[in-house]
Amino acid sequence: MSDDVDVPESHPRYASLVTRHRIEAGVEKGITSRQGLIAQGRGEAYDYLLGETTIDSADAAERAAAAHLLGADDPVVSVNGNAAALVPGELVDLAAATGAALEVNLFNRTEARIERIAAHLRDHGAAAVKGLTADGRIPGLDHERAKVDADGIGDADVVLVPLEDGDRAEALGEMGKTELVVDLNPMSRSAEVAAVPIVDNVVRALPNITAHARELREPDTDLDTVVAEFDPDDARAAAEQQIRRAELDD
Ligand code: PTJ
Repeated sequence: MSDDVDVPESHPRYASLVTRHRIEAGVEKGITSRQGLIAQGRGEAYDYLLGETTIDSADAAERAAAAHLLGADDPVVSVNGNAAALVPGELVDLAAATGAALEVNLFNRTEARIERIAAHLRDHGAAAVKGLTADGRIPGLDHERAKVDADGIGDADVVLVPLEDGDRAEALGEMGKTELVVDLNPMSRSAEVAAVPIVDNVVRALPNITAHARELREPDTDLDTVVAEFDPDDARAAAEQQIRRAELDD
């Protein structure tokens, strides 16, 4: 997917325009749902108020997420149509750095879109992509959204879900899985149910989780301490405070 946009890099909204372009291109390729465009718009509004930067509490959440993934027995990174369009290479890098599996799991599920996303991830270097078998179910959700791979999200102890819808986030939590959620809205249900709510744009969050994972892979790192020191309520409160304090000056 190309990042060719008709704006100079010096444009103050360059990063945001490139991100929009990737989502648009994702829709054109049949990877991202049209609802994904709306979700991106909602996320952008929060990002604008956050200052389009990784705030300290988000960085701490990204470090805790890396520690959870490294310490897990069966970690899985869930991939939807927005994440696949925005950060395909970064998803592959994160999986490689943490030993997590990649699984396509869609809110608006169609077999064709699952297959296109899996192919897109393979084009970006993924050796294996789960989500096509769909022989497991998330209890308490309606049929299509509940489909998972039994040996993927079905068996996972830790699941990273970028841009999740609240219902499914809640249902995964009820299955006893440790959920790591990337969501720019600190007040969303997904962020509220997550063990680690990462209030950051997925385009910044993913590479930063990978960078932390590479650092935490060093021998003698106490992953349990990194996990224990993180407080999800404090992280959400810090993000909400930052958003409420935002000055709208451009
Ligand atoms: O590809 P599918 O079918 O699985 O559908 C994916 C979407 C995202 C369309 C679906 O899960 C959905 O409708 O999600 P929601 O309920 O709109 O929630 C998306 C959340 O992600 C919202 O709280 C947004 O603020 C947030 N968000 C949007 N863009 C980003 C983001 N968070 C982080 N980074 C972003 N770039």
